[in-house]
Amino acid sequence: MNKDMVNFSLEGKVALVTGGVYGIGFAIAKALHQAGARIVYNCHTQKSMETGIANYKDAGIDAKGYLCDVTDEDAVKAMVADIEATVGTIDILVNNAGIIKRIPMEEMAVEDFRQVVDIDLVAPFICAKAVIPGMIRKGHGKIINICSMMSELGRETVSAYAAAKGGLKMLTRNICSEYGAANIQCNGIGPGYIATPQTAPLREIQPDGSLHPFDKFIIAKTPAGRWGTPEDLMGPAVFLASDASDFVNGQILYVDGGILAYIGKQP
Ligand code: NAP
Ligand code: GCO
Repeated sequence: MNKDMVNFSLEGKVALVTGGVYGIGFAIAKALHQAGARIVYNCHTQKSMETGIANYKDAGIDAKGYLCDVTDEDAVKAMVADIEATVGTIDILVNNAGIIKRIPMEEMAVEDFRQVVDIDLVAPFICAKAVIPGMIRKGHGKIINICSMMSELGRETVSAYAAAKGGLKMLTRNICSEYGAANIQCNGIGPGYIATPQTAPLREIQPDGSLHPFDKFIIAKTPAGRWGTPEDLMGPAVFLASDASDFVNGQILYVDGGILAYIGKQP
């Protein structure tokens, strides 16, 4: 491919999307498939695996799924080894799997804090560590960490999540620093408020039929005047997974409808 031709194609590439069975991860997996990548995904409950199998079948995508808890290093290493043996070396890793616990800090048990950090920060380290050797052997690799607005901002009740996502921003920059010379680009996507199961509690219709106060707050705070959808993340993910972003490294691409730039509509 001429270097003066922009290349968004992922033909011949193998992409692992953690937690890629619904929500943001599934949308990103669809996008990478549309660009030509072979999709592999994981989740950690049988129920979600069944959801994932149905979703990929409905989308006409021949993807391979693994039941694997991303916090379990031995399980992740075994999953990556099986992928490399049966599908191919992983060219693209999307560290998407994540949870949130919304609990006021003074009420949050340390175990809850640790679980969020384990899944949202330690697990991306585990998964990146597992795929980097193969990427080095191949001479290239793309790691995309799904960060958050909470990589930049805090809010009440999300201390563990903000700490983890802030750490994930710096892990992104450190993988860039440590492996850029191996032609591995590690960037983050920072979604704004996206309508998925994770944010469903913030959008529940009130008993009187009105919007949830937080729903109204986000709409007022977002220049786009709406919540994002998982589909809004598809193009940015293809860009960061493709050769078109080979000189982009250590960056967090915020896909937030402008919320981080905006003071918010006057009430
Ligand atoms: P979601 O709908 O709750 O999906 C989370 C996914 O992560 C599920 O597939 C879940 O699998 C998987 N997962 C959770 N713990 C896991 C573990 N220990 N091992 C393997 N898989 C695990 O979340 P989402 O809204 O799509 O968010 C996806 C990512 O985007 C998360 O990192 C989230 O923090 C981030 N994000 C979301 C928003 C938003 O507004 N929605 C905004 C910014 C960033 P199971 O079903 O098996 O548990
Ligand atoms: C919350 C939300 C946010 C979003 C996202 C914003 O409770 O504030 O869940 O954390 O999930 O991370 O970028």
